[in-house]
Amino acid sequence: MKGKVIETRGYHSLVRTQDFGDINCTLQGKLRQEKITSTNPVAVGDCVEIEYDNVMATGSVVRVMDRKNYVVRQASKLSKSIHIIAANVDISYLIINVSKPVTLLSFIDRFLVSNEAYKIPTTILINKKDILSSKEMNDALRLQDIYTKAGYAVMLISAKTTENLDILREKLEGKTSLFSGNSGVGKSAILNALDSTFKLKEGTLSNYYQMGKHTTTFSKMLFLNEQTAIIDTPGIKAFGITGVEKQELAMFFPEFKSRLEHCKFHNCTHTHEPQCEVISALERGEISQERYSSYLKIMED
Ligand SMILES: Nc1nc2c(ncn2[C@@H]2O[C@H](COP(=O)(O)OP(=O)(O)OP(=O)(O)O)[C@@H](O)[C@H]2O)c(=O)[nH]1
Ligand SMILES: [Mg+2]
Ligand SMILES: [Zn+2]
Repeated sequence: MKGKVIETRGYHSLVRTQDFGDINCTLQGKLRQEKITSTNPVAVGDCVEIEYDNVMATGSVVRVMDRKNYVVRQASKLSKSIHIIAANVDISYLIINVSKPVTLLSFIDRFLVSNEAYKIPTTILINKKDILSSKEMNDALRLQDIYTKAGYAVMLISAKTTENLDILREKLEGKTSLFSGNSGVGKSAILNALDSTFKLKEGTLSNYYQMGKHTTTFSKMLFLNEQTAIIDTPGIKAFGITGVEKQELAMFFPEFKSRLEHCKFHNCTHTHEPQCEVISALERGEISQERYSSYLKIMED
């Protein structure tokens, strides 16, 4: 029987099937050992084949179908292994805050580079528009300018007042979307605002002054309707980039990528070379200083 993984916790997953509804599944032993490079062989969004136990009404995942794409995170700072956050997503939404807890630019840019490397289109949602001071509003508009110029869609929204959620809902329609971001930025709150029946747990206000407190602890796929799915994920602390070579980094900055062919040297690193189109665009103000600094910083790391 085939199904789609809509929740995972350790070696347990919840699989949605056409005929038998949602089935609690374990992983067949063989599957656990196969893909040793990732800490989890099965991720939310995976299409899987299961063996169904009629008596117990449980299943065992025996096969994971080829993935269209997947989103990864380094399992930990020290380990080389990766954790698959979700598979088969159409669009990734990075939820950020300019009020507490503020999302760092370095975090945003690493996240975007990683998504570019895995060919996943990304839209940025600046949440909590309702509580922005005029200074924070300026920060939000500045971010909107930086990332629009870099080629990303940026929306200012509020889960609390539902401002602009109707526009977001239209963009979500018919797709599988992934919600990511630091803890406390409002990922679950936006989902609750889109559909009040979700009743996802939200962090309390008093506890997230410096950082969120990781209210969501496992990924879960929710459905706005049969064709429209959104994956809520636990907050990310820091973001390490894996599998990107120094020479290819510029390819993962869309506003650099479109200019690379005009650099004089084909192996230009866009740092010191003469007739570098990236640096010229930076000087003309077409590439933002913030993005260029991130490029240098990521390359250094
Ligand atoms: N004022 C205001 N508060 C919001 C908004 N969105 C979320 N919050 C509040 O911010 C806090 C954190 O929201 P969550 O939805 O739990 O954040 P999260 O991103 O899911 O966090 P984790 O699950 O820990 O990763 C909660 O107290 C929400 O009520 C918003 O648009 N405006
Ligand atoms: Mg949450
Ligand atoms: Zn160059």
